Amino acid sequence: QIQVEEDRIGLSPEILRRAFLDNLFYIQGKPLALATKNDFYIALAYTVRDRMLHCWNSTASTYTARGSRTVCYLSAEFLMGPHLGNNLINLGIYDQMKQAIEGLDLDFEELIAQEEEPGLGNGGLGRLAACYLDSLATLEIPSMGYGIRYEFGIFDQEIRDGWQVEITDKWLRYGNPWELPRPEWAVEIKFGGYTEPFTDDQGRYRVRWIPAWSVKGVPYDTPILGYQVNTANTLRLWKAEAPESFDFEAFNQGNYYRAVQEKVASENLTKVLYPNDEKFEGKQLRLQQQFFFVSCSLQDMFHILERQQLPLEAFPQKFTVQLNDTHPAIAVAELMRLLVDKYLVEWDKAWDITQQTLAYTNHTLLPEALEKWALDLFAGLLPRHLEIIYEINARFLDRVRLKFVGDAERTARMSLIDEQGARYIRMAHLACVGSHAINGVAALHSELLKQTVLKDFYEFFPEKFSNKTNGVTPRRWIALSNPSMTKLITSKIGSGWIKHLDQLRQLESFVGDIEFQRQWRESKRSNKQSLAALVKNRLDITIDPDSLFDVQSKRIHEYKRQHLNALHIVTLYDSIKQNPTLEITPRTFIFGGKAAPGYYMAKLMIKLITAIAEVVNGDPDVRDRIKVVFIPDYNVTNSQPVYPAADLSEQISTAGLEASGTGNMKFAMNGALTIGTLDGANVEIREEVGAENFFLFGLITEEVAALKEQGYNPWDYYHSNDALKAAIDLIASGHFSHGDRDLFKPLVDKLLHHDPFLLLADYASYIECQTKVDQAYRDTQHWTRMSILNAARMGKFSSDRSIRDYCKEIWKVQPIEVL
Ligand code: DL6
Repeated sequence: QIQVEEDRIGLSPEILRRAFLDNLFYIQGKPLALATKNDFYIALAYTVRDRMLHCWNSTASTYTARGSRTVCYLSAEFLMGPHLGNNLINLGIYDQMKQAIEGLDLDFEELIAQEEEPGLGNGGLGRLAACYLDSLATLEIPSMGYGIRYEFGIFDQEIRDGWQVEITDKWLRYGNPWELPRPEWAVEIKFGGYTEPFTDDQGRYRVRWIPAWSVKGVPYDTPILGYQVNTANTLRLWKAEAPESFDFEAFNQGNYYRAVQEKVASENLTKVLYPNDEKFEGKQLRLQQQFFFVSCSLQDMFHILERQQLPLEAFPQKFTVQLNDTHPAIAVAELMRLLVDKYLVEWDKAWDITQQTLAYTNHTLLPEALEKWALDLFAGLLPRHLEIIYEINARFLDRVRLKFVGDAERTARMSLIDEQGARYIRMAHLACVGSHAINGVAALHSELLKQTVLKDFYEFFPEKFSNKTNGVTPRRWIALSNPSMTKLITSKIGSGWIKHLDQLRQLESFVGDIEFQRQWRESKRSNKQSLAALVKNRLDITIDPDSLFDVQSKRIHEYKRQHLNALHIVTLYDSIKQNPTLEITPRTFIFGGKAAPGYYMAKLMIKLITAIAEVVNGDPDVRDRIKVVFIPDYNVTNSQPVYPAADLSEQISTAGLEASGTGNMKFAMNGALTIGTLDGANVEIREEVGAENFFLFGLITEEVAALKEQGYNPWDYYHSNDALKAAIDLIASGHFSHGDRDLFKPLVDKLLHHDPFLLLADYASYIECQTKVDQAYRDTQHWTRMSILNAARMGKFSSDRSIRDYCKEIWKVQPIEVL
């Protein structure tokens, strides 16, 4: 008896090894000699999961016993990254497990690398959700993540002939040891059909929705363990399945194919993640996905309420629901429908509950990202919700008219329905009206929200607005990704910083210590060597760990301006060609990122970078001074060795367009210096690390607006800057495209004739700043100093701080310790 228990929870290397072999035998059904790498990985994963289940069960019991107030984080994306390494860190048994596995002559790192990461997100928004789950658990906050269990997550990227090629992401092909299906908690989700009014037994006017079809939502639960606590919260992802009733009907009529078809159609709903980042695509299936996971999650909350025998009125005390952008904004109408139609709560009461429960985070100002559903499409899928939205709108606009008497234009602007031409439902407006709190994700972004897209709403209910600057988890992004720096820091200030990132400030007292500086450089160099080895292995490109590693890794987008970085490379290349003895700091330019499959210009930007790489890396005149690398398939796994190896972090978006950025935080935490515009969280990073430790360039938001207002003409910049003209001409001449002058013409023409992201206006300032970087890197000691100070002053950007802010100012929720 005792033996069994010890094998499941014991933490010493000996017990871990025995448990691993046991799982290999009894779960994978393999003896050591016949097992594959995947068998080893699965056995290892179960060995770790076993050690989390105690915490998971105790957490559930504690929350039930204490009747906890629960944060429900609703997000269409959770970009979790691989679980194994992170769980080992949070359990505090990374080294013990390594010892256990290596004792069997197995390569531990290789087994960790075996995990197919669940890429259930596009980029910033989904990864933020993952960091927040880690912090919620670490801070012992009762919480659930609710989302979609996509069968295919974000596509895998291959680069062929310099172009991005998308490959389906089959992350579930070898199973997923981290999740547990909970079919007993499945719910039914209805779509389509029509509504009809009726009078109920008590003579009340009511509306009945007669849906045309339905699917079953089955929850799959993954434990989310906090760092060095017993709290393991739950990520609950919903999978769509056919409701049994369908099959029966069709089978009875002997129509086997119809039954199968319906099953396939139902399962299609959660088949694939839409790979668009910051671009709304009004596809019906996407609306189905949004409604599906929102309704599943809200129904689940009602079931929890019932199981705990709490009255309906207790809903907003029991749950605080955060809408991660507008993807779950349909929650406003669905919560109203459930309350009014199903639970027979009268409208005003239901509206109070809804508003008190919901809060909305905005993640973008880009107009093309704002969700608005064509009315016809919406009506076909959710007829009852449309009626509810009309009713919310009518009541809301009455209030607007009362406050702004005679301002019909304002009323039209604020309406939940866009009526200029074809009619649309504005999801951001629905989210604002139905929530008690609205926030942006960095100070600048929250200000711009109030001045631009949500100005009318800010003027109407200013008290709802606040800022919650993003953060990232130091567990994954330092402790797991950068063991050498973690070890060095811990040797100086202990390990408390992993949970209290502000403690990194203590490093400031070592900033002048020559020995510490040397160790800091040594750690950075070993990380650069590891990345160089990976690049050699994957791409067969040799890069020099003593060169400056200049990295821009993020989604490929015109507003993020990877092509401005490319212009700098071309300028450097051209200068070396013109002056072969030119002295520059050797640099390796590293890029990574995916383009949305339908975003032609972004794909052309990838082609431009790889084309420049081909020429530069192949040219003996320059290749010892500059190298260019595009790392394919940039995902959580592939990003982890990149942040620790960077010297320079490129955060060069047009001011006013990047809501926050989180990569900027990960780089600086790992000791990279930033070259950046005053955009998103760059502003706050610069404030924290000090202006003297940050390379600032470019127009500020107000200047961008003013320049556009006065009539921006990129052509003027092209003609007045020889280096800029030379760089653009070289691209246009076919120099990087084997003489093909047409290949990059769309990109060049857009820059010369339109340039909506003001690359040409910022070029001179960017190049000048890059020259400063070049010079600063030569002063090794000073650079090291700046690098240490960057890491030391990043405490604010721990997601623990962000979550504390949300808990205190929006969610009003307290930690509950799990014993
Ligand atoms: O808030 C997380 C992240 C920000 O850091 C980025 O600046 C922002 O671009 C990103 N937004 C999205 C947009 N998706 N939508 N809608 O991912 O959010």
